[in-house]
Amino acid sequence: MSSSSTVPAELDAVVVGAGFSGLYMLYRLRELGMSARVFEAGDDVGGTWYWNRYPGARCDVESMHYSFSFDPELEQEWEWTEKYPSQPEILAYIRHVAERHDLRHDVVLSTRVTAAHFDEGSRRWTVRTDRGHVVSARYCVLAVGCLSVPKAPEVPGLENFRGSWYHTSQWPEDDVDFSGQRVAVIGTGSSGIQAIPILAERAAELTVFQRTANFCLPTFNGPIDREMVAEIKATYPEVREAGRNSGFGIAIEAPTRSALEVSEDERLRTYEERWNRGNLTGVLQAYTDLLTDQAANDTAADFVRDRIRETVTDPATAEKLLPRGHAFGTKRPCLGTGYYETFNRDDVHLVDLRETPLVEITERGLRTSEREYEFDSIVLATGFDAMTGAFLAIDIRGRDGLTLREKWSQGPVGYLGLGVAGFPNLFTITGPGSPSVLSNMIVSIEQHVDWIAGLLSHLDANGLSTVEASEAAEKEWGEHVRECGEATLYPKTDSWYMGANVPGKPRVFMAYIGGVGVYREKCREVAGNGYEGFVLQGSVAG
Ligand code: NA7
Repeated sequence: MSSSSTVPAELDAVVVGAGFSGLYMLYRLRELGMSARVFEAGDDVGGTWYWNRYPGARCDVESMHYSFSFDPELEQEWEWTEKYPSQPEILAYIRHVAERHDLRHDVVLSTRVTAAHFDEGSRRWTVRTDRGHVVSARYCVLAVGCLSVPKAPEVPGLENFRGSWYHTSQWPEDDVDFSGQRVAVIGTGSSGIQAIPILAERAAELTVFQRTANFCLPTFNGPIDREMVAEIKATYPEVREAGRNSGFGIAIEAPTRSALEVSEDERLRTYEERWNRGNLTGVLQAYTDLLTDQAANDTAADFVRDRIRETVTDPATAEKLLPRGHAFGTKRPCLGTGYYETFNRDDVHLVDLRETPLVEITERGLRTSEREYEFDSIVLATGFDAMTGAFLAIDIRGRDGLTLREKWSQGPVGYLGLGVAGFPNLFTITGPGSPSVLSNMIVSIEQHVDWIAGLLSHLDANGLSTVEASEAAEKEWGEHVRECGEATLYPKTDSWYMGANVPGKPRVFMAYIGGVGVYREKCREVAGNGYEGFVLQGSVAG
């Protein structure tokens, strides 16, 4: 992979990460005439879609909506082949974008940023990498992704296992041959649910270790509907604009009624119709209160549980696969292709870790409280240190040597999920406190990058040198994010949205659930009021 080998000692901006957000940030910085480099730990561009190349990896947002909107010709030219894009197709798209806009030239691959320290005297960031770069930059943009630090299972013994093991998010570039093997999968989140049906086909025998049964909806994936593509392409600007102003980032008709105010018959018909759309939002957006009222949520959860019972032929297995103990949608729901059907195969087994917890990984396989299982390979689909992990993996120090780790010791704080008080000229793309993981990520990424570019251009035009979130604005925004979260069922559930999947992590609902459109409007207002809530060097706004 070609990438720039020389990195100037002084730059206008350093961007960390060459996924969708880092690449688009670079594009905008260049437009502003700024010198910039993107440091990327991976051996190629792509971010999430570079790393997560496990069998079956696929985006849960439909292809026509999971792409950049900033290049109108590209969106007309690019042809997606399936309703939902596979990882190889998305990676090909990202590579194409990088080449089309000559972005690789300023991307430094295979290089991990280890530290970023703010120097109050020069008002610049000193950025260090694991390959010895030391760069002084006016701006530091963290485009590190929300799900990029893998989480291992918290059971001892992985180093003793004599077979092979793989984490879904660090899959070997040359795919793995599981033929003839006894394979274990630990984890039934989105990655496990996508990988399991394919691993079942490839392995001689597959055993799934499930701790929490998840709600999985069908994708009804297949070749993309060409008529739909033509319709969308004919009105792409309008489709995109409607997405930007919607709740999730894709326009859907907003629900108007409570699930509890309609008859059971009507509800079931509605759920059925929406289930058949094969998407994440259909059923969950059927009524206004599915994510705020437990009784309303139960109606949708029961509907999904009935579909699982219908699909899985062995009643005991079906019972184990029924999600219980958390409201539908409050752990990230999954989209799958043939997931529940896979458990009808004779060569697929399910171990319920709630009944028999995992105790250790042994030389030969896995030991639960009941017995030892032998395997040739173990697949860890155990998820990520989500939303904060990748920021905190870097030694980031702002004013007075304050570390981001100290600042976030009780949970992440920041203004609009974009900037953090005490850390001037540092930006967090899709950071905690923004809609990020509760939205179509590309819509959120474009909005953040455009907004940051607008701010940098404002600073330049006004001869200003630094911008920093004020403590007061950060506090007020944090309260608002918390209140919005608490009005829902999300905080009641142990999920990675809450940091609950990582032992010791502060329990905080980390995303802004007010909706992409509302959030966008707030950011626009802030900018319109002279970047209200940010302190701009040389003038104080807000
Ligand atoms: P997730 O959604 O965090 O799923 C991880 C899974 O691994 C989940 O089922 C966990 O069970 C399970 N897990 C984690 N640690 C253990 C241990 N120690 N023992 C047993 N099981 C464990 O990660 P994914 O990679 O699937 O998906 C991440 C996001 O990517 C997804 O939400 C989409 O946004 C795309 P738990 O539920 O914690 O009981």
